[in-house]
Amino acid sequence: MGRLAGKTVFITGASSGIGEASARQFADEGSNLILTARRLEKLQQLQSELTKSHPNIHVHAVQLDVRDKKQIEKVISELPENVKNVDILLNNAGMVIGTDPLVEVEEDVIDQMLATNVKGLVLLTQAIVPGMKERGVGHVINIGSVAGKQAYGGGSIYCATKFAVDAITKALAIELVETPIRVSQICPGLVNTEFSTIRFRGDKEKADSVYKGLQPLVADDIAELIVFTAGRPAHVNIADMLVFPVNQADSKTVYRRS
Ligand code: NDP
Ligand code: 8X3
Repeated sequence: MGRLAGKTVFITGASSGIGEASARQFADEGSNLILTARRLEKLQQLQSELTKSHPNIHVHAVQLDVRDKKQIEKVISELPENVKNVDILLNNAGMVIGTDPLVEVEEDVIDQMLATNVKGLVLLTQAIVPGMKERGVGHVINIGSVAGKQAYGGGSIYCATKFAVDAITKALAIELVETPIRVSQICPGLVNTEFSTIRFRGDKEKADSVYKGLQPLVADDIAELIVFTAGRPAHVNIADMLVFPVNQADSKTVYRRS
């Protein structure tokens, strides 16, 4: 049995991309799962599939908009007994809308990105870490981004949210340094998921052009690193991991074959 067997993992944004791939890979390790996102139907499909393929684990699927504090409190207080004690919180839910220059970004878009990527991550952490402290066990894994290390034009607010994730991750690690709770951040470059389709408001052609001429990362590549990070011995903490496709060097430097 590996180190993650029987551990309970709370995943935000488990309905697609990196969150969904992580759910599958944690299931392969024998971890119990709390799958959350706004699209309940997708979560229920995943729950049904994983329950069949992994009869040894508990899978709980519940609708959760991370922007809603009341909903978070309700979800946490109503967790079934068999997944009540969260060992690993994967703060993965996140999004970007548009590539507008800062002076043109709409207020609603600013609010949505800040509320999802920053406030949501903080609210989940506030809801779950106290229980981890009481039990003396836990791991918070935040999904940051290369956009949280280096800003780029057309990404001002998204970059600001991911710089915030970077700061929050570091501050939390300092605050928890006397505890057994680990705090980690994984910062991907280009990953081919629904992320770009949402950025371009459903325009699939524009979304696909982001990944043209290079082999991007896929959700499973990041899920592997998340599971690896969670699976280190209890005294080892991977604090920060920056990961690119081979033809990307930073936020702005990407080599594309024409
Ligand atoms: P996807 O769009 O495939 O997945 C995003 C997930 O977040 C979905 O499950 C979505 O579920 C969920 N989500 C969005 N808003 C909310 C909300 N308000 N409440 C709850 N869940 C929400 O993209 P990725 O898998 O790529 O993104 C996962 C993370 O990785 C994000 O934090 C993103 O910023 C980060 N990232 C992505 C990169 C990339 O190139 N793809 C690179 C670097 C970082 P639903 O819509 O059902 O609520
Ligand atoms: C996602 C990576 O470069 O699209 O965080 O901002 S990027």
